[in-house]
Amino acid sequence: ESEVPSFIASKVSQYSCQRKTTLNNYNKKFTDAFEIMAENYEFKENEVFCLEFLRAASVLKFLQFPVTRMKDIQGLPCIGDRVRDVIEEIIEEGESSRTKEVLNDERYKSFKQFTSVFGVGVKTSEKWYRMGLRTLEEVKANRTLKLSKMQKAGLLYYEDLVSCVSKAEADAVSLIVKNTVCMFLPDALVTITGGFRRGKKIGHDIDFLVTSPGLKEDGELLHKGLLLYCDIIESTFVKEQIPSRKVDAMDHFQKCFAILKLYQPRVDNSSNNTSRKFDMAEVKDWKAIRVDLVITPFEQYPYALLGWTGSRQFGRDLRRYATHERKMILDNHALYDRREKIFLKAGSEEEIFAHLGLDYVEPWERNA
Ligand code: TTP
Ligand code: MN
Ligand code: MN
Ligand code: MN
Repeated sequence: ESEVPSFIASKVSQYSCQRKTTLNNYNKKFTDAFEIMAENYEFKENEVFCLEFLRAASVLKFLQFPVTRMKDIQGLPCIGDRVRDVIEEIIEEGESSRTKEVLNDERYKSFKQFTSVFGVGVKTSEKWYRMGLRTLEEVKANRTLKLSKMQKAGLLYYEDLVSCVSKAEADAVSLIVKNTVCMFLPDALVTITGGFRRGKKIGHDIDFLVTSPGLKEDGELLHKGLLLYCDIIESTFVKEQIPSRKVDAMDHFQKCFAILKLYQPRVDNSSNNTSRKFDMAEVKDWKAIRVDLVITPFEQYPYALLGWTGSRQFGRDLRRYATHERKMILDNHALYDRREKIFLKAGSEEEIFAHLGLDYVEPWERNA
């Protein structure tokens, strides 16, 4: 029998792109707490502390055993004092007082509600909070607020959008998107990316990447009707553009953050036939679903696929690894070698990992 390599904490890489992280999380108790801490720092625009907790969460998601003693985390990377304190309290008390404080914090609670609306980020939440607004009810009732088109759609379809997207819904939408895109672009390649490509069973949206061998820089694909709400962002990519080194830089693809109307067969729960006719008229037979559509030139497709598959933390670490370990710059369009001053072409994700000198990590192992 082959021997099982024993776990050596000090050998765990600080980069999640050098670890295999499946959805099987033995330390959810800890990582949930870290993610709440990180979110609170995000709301306070404290990126350093936010990333500290996200990196720690990602390390614990990788562990193949549940942490039960402080000894278990000894030697692991990315576990600073702030993180250690939270772990210690959870081990001893079963929960973290810091996390509880955050969950009860008025500002956190308001920001959590505000940012749950499509189109509302930290900046808008900050503005509303400063105006004295605390709940979504207050936001909806306020007549003086100037809401963007996106935010109006976010509020209009709020209930549907906060209820998560199932794998079955993702598959149904995938068929619709593929069929529709292929009417305009017969040789199109349409791929589900994001959480569903990593094997998640639920998501907050469905992410699609669209390309085709002959695709011109700007497909006019997105300008043809299909969507309930669509905010089209035109491509701003300039040929031979050096990748951006920002941690969470936006890419330059033509894309749209859309809301799709998914018709669903009605589930009839009533056994009473007399009330049925009435009910059928009332019941909504569709669900609003958040869809991200990204159009990419064919030669950038592997880079776009890698970037849009995520996880967000996996992507951050890939870029950080490229910069600090390889003197290269990676983004969703390209990989640039700063020493050689050349762009490294890739025909697949495997080739990008190889350019970076990394072992290939399968999409379902990128749940960092
Ligand atoms: P998300 O859809 O935000 O996240 P997710 O699919 O992992 O999880 P969820 O179920 O909550 O939807 O983003 C998917 C990936 O796309 C993520 O790793 C980051 C990347 N991304 C970009 O590269 N550029 C962008 O502009 C955006 C919005 C996301
Ligand atoms: Mn997604
Ligand atoms: Mn998300
Ligand atoms: Mn998305």
